[in-house]
Amino acid sequence: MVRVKVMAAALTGLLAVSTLAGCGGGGDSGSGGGKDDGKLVLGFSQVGAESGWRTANTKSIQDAAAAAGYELKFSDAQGKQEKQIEAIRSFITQKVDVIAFSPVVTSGWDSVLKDAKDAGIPVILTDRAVDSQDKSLYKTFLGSDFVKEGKEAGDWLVKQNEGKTDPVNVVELQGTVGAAPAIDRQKGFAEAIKANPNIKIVKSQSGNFTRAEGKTVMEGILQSTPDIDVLYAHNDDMGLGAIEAIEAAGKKPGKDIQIITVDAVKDGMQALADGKINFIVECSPLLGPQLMDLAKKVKAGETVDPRILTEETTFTQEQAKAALPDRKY
Ligand code: GZL
Repeated sequence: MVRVKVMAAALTGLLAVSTLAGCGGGGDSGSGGGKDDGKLVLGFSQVGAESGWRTANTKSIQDAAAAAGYELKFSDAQGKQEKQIEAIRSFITQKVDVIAFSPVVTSGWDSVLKDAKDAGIPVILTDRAVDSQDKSLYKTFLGSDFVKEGKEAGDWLVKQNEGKTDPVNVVELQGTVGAAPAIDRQKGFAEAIKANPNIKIVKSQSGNFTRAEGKTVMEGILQSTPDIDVLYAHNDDMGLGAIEAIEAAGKKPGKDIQIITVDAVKDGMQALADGKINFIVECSPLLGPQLMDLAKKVKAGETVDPRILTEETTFTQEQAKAALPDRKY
């Protein structure tokens, strides 16, 4: 609730309008909750703190909001969709100017996004997408092309086995069930290898994007699945957990079992430089500055591109050694 300070009686009408205008039309106008100092108020619901990528993503958003001088209302959902929905409803009640969030899973958002739309609060999706058919429920998606990331991973493996016909047994550690990066990284990888029948995914299981679960799941797979040639993990953290399990089983990661991961966070890049991972597809978490720029634009009612993809690359061992010293996250 924005409190408008009315000064001298003679100027009340004029001042109240300019003060409200100065407030960014906040308060009861329903066009957002800009405080009386005109600061943009951004409500952000984060998935959680499940991986090095997520930590870097949170830091990027918090640092960029501070640099922009915006008020950031930040909520950590601890991986639970109901907590994200709760947070978005709270941002609506507080009449923030803009809502942004990284949806932990793709489905189940239409109702709360309709409430935000009815309240006249624009929504920006960052990092992960939703499967809503109604594209008017959000202004834009800012993040990566996860299908492309999965394809890059698969293309590397195909190239490594060019001209060979012996079987290549792949274990896949998938991300959180129902999450856009898990769905699409699986899709892109499968697409890339489908013309090579000797390359086969022999086991696929979710490790929920965490190092701990990556280790536990890989321990089980090592017990039950003989002849594993390659591990494809949907993020570095699960790959790093799996490396612990592989070493405990007396095998050499990067040699007995080749490892491909996605993200390119520092710990993953170090393992790549050390030869325990063989190839990493980058997924940039540094979305903060672009998000703040988009928040300003959508608050002002400007039209923005419906899908804004981040610049990303891939790393071999030599490239990781060269990149590590300057790695920001
Ligand atoms: C991808 C992001 C994924 C990362 C994981 O944009 O949603 O979630 O790849 C993170 O490390 O947990």
